[in-house]
This record gives sequence, structure tokens and C-alpha cells, in this order.
Amino acid sequence: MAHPAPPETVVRRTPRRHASLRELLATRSCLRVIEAHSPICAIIAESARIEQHAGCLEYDALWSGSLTDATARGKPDTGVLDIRHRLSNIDEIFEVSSKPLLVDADSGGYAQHFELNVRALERRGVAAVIIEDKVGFKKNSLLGAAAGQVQESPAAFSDKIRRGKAAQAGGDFMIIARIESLVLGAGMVDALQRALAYVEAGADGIMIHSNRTDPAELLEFARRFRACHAGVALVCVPTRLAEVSFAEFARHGFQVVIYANHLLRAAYPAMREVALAILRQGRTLEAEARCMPVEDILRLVPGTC
Ligand code: SPV
Ligand code: MG
Repeated sequence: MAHPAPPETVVRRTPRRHASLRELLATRSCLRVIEAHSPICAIIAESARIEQHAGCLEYDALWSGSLTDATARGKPDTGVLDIRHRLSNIDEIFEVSSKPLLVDADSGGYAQHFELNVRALERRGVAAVIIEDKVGFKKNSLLGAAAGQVQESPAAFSDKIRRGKAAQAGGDFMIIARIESLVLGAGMVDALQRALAYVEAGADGIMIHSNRTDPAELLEFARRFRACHAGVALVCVPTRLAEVSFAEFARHGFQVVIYANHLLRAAYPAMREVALAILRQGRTLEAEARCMPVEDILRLVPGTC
């Protein structure tokens, strides 16, 4: 198998990462966001670029998700990694990437803790936090209502948003409210009512989540939400919607599309196969084709050679 040359990694520091997300939202119709659960992942995301006749195509921002952050550390996605623990990972990502970062903070926890965490994230240079309207023991949303997850009351969640917005120091940091009504069976009307309530409470954006493989409900939500709020950022995480293109989400009014777990899911099968091949063959020759040449890994991170 031919291996592409390792990317030229560019390590830049951007002190105003949160401002740059707002600027990107103001100037682009839709943003591409990809997960980064480790610094090496952030380097890969940062350097993924395609030259096109219309210009250079790249990811606009990074996603620090609870699922990949927990999985990469061998932990379940149940909120066991608290946000303070995840901040040290985020700091390391910021050392190698200049992209704005959106952080998945599960439900945000108690409103009182959320206020403190908003300040901590903002101080670190995180551009946006996304919190989901669930309460109690958290499970991954893709498991749906069967996992016994409970939705927070709209009033209590709106209060949490209000308190978070009041806690932030500047105007750039964004709090995005994630609605679980479609995942937990509360339906479209509930989802739309919550969206309006959360925007009223000060949310800078809405993320609508779905775990169906048919995009119809997500696209209907976008159409109906956009009829009320043309200017509020609308976010989706289309993990189960692999066939729907970025352009189609953008056409339906989404402004942020997050590819939330693909780099981890891509790495895992390759690592597993290599581990098995070395056991099976008693040498590494058969596994080498799936591995990056050692010369390339020595050149991957600036300063190694
Ligand atoms: C995550 O990436 O951690 C998310 C998105 O919260 S999902 O896994 O689809 O719930
Ligand atoms: Mg999550």
C-alpha cells in the first residue's frame, strides 16, 4: 500500500479562538468540524487540506466529544471523565492546533458547576460549549430512550443556559443548547418548543440530535426552526447519516456539521488488525503495509528530527 507523505504540520497559536468561531459563522454558510480526542488527532485534522479550483478545503474547527475522549481513555461515555480532567487534554490540543474548538460538556452538570465551567472553558480559549438537555445518569445519545435516559425540563435547562451566559466574561464564547427530544421520543413539536425557549434563554446556537438513519426528521426540524430563527447557529452530528452530504445539510440551513467520532473509529480497526497480524505471523512484515513508514512518523511532529 502506498503511503502519502506526512503532512506539513503547522503549529500556530491563536489567542482569540472563540472570536474566530464567531467570525467563521458570520462569513461562511456552513462549517465543517471534526473530532480531536488527542493532540495527534488535532495535528491530522489541522493538516487535512484539499486543493480545489475554488480554493482550499479544510476543517474549520475541532470537536472535543465525550464519546471519543472517554473511549480513547478506555472509559465509558457516562460522564465519568469530568470536564476538569478533559481540560488537560484540551490544553494539549491547543499546543498543536490553532483551530477553534467546540466542547461537548454532556448536560453541563449542576447549573452552579456549569457557571464555573463556562469560565474555565472560556479562559482556556474554547470557542463554544454544547450542553444537552438531559438529567441524571448519562448514557450516549445514540443508545436512545432504551438506555433509560431522561430529558431535563425546559424551564430548568433554560435556567442553566441563562446562568451560563451570565457567567461568561466576554461576548465571544458561545453556549449551544443540544436538544434530545428526537432521540428520547418526545417528538418534533417538543423539540421546536424547546429550541425557541433555549434561544429565548440566551443560547447562541441549537444542536438538534437524531439517532435515526433517515435524515427526514433532522431536515424537517431545520426547516421549521429556520422559519423562526434565520440567524441562530444550527448544529448537527450526523453519525448515523453517512449518506447525507455536507452540502445537503448546508442547503437545509445547518451552519455547523460535526463529524464526531470518525478519526477514532478509523484508527481502531487499523490498530487491531496490526496487533493481530504480528501475533499471527510472528513478525511485522505483513503488518507493515497498514503502518506508516517509520521515516514518516519521525517527520510527523515538528522538532522530532
Ligand atoms: C459525542 O461525540 O460525544 C456526542 C455526540 O455527544 S453522540 O455520540 O452522537 O451523542
Ligand atoms: Mg457526548
